Amino acid sequence: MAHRDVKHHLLFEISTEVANRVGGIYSVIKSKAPITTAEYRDRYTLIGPLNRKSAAIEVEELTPTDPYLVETLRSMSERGVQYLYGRWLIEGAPRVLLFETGPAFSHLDEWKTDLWNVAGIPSPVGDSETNEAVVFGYLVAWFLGEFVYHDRTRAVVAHFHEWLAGVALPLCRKRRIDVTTIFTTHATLLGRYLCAGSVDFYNNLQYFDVDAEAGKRGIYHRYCIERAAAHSADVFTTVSHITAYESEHLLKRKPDGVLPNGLNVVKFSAVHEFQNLHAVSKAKINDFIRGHFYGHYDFDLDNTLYFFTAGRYEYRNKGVDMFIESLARLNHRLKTENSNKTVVAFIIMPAATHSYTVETLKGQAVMKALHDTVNEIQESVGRRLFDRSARFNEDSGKDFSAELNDLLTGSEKVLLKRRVFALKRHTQPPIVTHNMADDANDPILNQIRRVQLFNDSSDRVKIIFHPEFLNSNNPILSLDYDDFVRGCHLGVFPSYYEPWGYTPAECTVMGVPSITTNLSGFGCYMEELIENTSDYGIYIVDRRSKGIDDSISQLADYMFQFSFKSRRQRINQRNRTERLSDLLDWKRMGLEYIKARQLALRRAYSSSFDNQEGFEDFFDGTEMKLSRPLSAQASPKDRTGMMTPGDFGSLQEGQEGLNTDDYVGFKLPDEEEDEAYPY
Ligand code: U2F
Ligand code: UDP
Ligand code: G6P
Repeated sequence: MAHRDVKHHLLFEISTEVANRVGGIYSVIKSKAPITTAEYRDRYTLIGPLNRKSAAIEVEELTPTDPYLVETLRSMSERGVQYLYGRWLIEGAPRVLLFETGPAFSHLDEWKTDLWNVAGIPSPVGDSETNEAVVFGYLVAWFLGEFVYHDRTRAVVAHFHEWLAGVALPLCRKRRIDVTTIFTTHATLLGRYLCAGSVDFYNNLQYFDVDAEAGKRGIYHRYCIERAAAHSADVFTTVSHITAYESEHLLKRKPDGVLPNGLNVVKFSAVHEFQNLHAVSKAKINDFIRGHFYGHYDFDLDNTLYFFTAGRYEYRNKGVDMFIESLARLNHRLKTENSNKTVVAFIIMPAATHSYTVETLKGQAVMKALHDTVNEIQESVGRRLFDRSARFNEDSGKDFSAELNDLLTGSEKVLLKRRVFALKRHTQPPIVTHNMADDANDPILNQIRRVQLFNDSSDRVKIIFHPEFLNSNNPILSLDYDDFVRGCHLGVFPSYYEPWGYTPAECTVMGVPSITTNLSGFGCYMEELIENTSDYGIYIVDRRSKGIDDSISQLADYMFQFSFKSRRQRINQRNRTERLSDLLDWKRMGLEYIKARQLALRRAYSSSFDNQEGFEDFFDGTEMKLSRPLSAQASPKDRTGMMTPGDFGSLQEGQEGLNTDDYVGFKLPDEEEDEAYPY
């Protein structure tokens, strides 16, 4: 490749979730924006497809000023390409370039033929998601090719996320476009599909006939794009060691390193502010609970714990099957122990629905009516009380306490009685808050039916399934997701397939303890970094070496133990959990992205490095392993080490891919070393 200025290189980051929320990748690029813009300023641009609806809210249009960008966009638009260039209105305000794919669909057939000719990737008719990916990929490759044709001085790093944005990678390679590329996969297509079925995934990873498995599931062409992207990139990375291992076997390339996901950690000026926020949000959840359980509100909210799970509705992958089964066991144990605790378990997972049920709306309405009536009466009783006290004369010989009788008038008593009668109901409090489109076949509802957790008065564990993401504009549980999390006591995410898992990480930075598994990227990461994770409110269920029944018992056990904690202990534990925030901050996690870009630049422009003075090496970060908190018993296991976040020695120059030994958190029992892969 040509000699380019690597020190002042440009960065393009390409994803289909730029200014457009679909899943976790949006969380990655949005939360990372502040540190990346701080590092690159105007040398950083995110590229995505234009989604007019979300862009209208999230993006402010700008006129490009960089002469090479102006020239490139002018030439593309002369040939019919439409785009929106602007500032993404999030913290860090990065520049974004969003291509409208619609008008470019006129090239679809031509581009599909080309993709087959240059990369041997088929793209059958009728898969609109793949069609979008192809059109977007060709637009991106077109853009990058033109751009480096105009700008011949600066090096360019193009960082792609996930197969949907990956079509441009084989094109960059085939066309010898003078950029260096990174591909980060946040999951593998096959992994997601295989795990959702009833496969013993992790013990069979080496043995899958990948082409046949992809073919059976009708995703062979998508798989080809993903695999081509992984192989064409200069640097290939994933979000966790467990997904690195999976990618090695399913995509047949060892990742060069791991880029774990961070968060933009918000620090409050008052240290205990997050505790106050917990109390405020919990009060709102309490209000909802009073309404939801009207007529059966026979438990003490001061002794009630809120557990929850949330995410995309992937029943088996997200471990909802296991959650419900272990809740049934927890219920049984709490009943046997005559516990005075009640656990309300929320399941927040979007499914097809026809809005809230009448019963759900009624619950909130009757409780609101009671609340309003009590408020009104309270006001007139207050006025009467004040008046009688002010007028009381000790010399009159009357008894003051007698003056305090009959503060409620007859009509007030009648009104109050009417409100209380309205709270009667003959049905159980509902499980699900919405009318489900397919109630009879819904896997979550069916599992709840199987274990018979029907919100009976005698049940110590109650379940509420809210099949829609939360939003403060909802009429029922009107809280944004973040505030809801803060108000809860424990997040439960017993995933079977979870490349990273933002939900438990988000709990951690909000100081909410959570349960995760050693099959999730986040779980393995924390286990590697912290001496005894449960002291810090990170409980890790072993789903790797234990059988399913033992894992369920372990999960039930964690929840049972948690229910014994006193308020003081919970407050204390929340403080410890929150103290882990810094470990997950992009200020730290971002280091791995820097390393990946360095490696990409060195691989593509090695000659440009010879004369680069003052070009710092980024591999000097060191970190100590977090030991047990002072208040806890000392652990015999001291594994203090030196590491940077994704580490375990991954993205070092000269190291061509991870060794199997590098998957510190993950290893199969009888794994063969040094397997040779067909490329
Ligand atoms: C991982 O989560 P993702 O953000 O990748 O999850 P989604 O964006 O919801 O979708 C994942 C895949 O599912 C596909 C889509 C993606 O490849 O093409 N898909 C689909 O085929 N049909 C649809 O209607 C919707 C999606 C990962 F799972 C988490 O653990 C990580 O935390 C996250 C961030 O790294 O990435
Ligand atoms: N989430 C949300 N609203 C909800 C529940 C979840 O916005 O009601 C978000 C959550 O904050 C997280 C994302 O959905 O950022 C789920 O990410 P995760 O990595 O757990 O799973 P993925 O969807 O990427 O597989
Ligand atoms: C926070 C608040 C306290 C409150 C406590 C309740 O710490 O600052 O005022 O008592 O939460 O904790 P709990 O675990 O019982 O919801």
